[in-house]
Amino acid sequence: MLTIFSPDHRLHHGTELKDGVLKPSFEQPSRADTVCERVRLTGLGDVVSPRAFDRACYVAAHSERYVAFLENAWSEWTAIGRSHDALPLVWPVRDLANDRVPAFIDGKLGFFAMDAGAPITATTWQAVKTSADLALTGLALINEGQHSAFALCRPPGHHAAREYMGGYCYLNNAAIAAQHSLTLGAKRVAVLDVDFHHGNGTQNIFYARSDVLFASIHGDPAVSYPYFSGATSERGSGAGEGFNLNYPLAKGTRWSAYQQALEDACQRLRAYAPELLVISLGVDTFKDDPISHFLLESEDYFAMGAAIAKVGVPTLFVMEGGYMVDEIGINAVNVLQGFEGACA
Ligand code: OKP
Ligand code: ZN
Repeated sequence: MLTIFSPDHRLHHGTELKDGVLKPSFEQPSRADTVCERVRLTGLGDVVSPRAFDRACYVAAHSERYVAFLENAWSEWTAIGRSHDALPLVWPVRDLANDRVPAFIDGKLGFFAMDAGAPITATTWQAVKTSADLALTGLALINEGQHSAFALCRPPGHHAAREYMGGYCYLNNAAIAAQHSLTLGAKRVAVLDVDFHHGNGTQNIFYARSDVLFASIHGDPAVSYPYFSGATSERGSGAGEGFNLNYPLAKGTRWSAYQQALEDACQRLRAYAPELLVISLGVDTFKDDPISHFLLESEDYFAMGAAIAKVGVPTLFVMEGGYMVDEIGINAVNVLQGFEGACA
């Protein structure tokens, strides 16, 4: 399996609030470098560079005004003499919500964000754009005949919705690839999100549509970030009714319970008969992950990959979360090797 990687990811490293204190983010550059080292060590396949894609590919999954905000946020933030990471501090909750974009950057940051977990620095946009291009390059390789590809994206993307960033995510890399596949002519695409956290952004982008089946297995939102989405009752709307499948699982979930949800999801994905399967591959389901509370072991990830292979369609793996830096390379590549072993 080919891996698509770029050192551009190192252009993004920011801060986050932990226990009320601003500290370096868990989402740090060493994550992608660790995974890439593991890819090379195991001989998974060649590591290739991304191609460049048109901005229209991002706007197809997001909105014009949101992409423009991401492009311009840093210059608007620094124009008034600021030099630290740009972070929102006020949000349009419930009765304050309307569709007017504030003119001032502090208002824009809140309007286009779900939380203060997606800091913007001088070089964030370059890293974000390249991350989306990795996923689009993976799709191109599959369209050129590869059965699978691994887009080693960083920053991750699955919390990024049509019009907001959050949870370390800016552009939704998996959704951009899925949408581009449809733009190029596919009739049905499926996205399976195995990151510990609910893929609220991907759900948001495809919620009213039947041409993308979205399934997510994640920590119960009653006790897990992002708290406000991920319930079983969220099944899609309008034409998309029934094409959104959430599998919230309890704190302390081990492989046996996880596997049941995964088998059910994979059966439904297979019945949908998509032309492409996109996997939002987070390995923060690992027992020692510092911000999650499932209890998967490294060997379980081989079985996860094998279960995904049984869907039996071309598969694009897109890196999402995973914060136990010593193990994320092993766990992510175990999924890919388990997948390849079951395809052989
Ligand atoms: C991104 B991805 C934990 C706070 C959670 C945001 C988590 C974003 C996860 N103390 N902060 O889905 O892995
Ligand atoms: Zn996660």
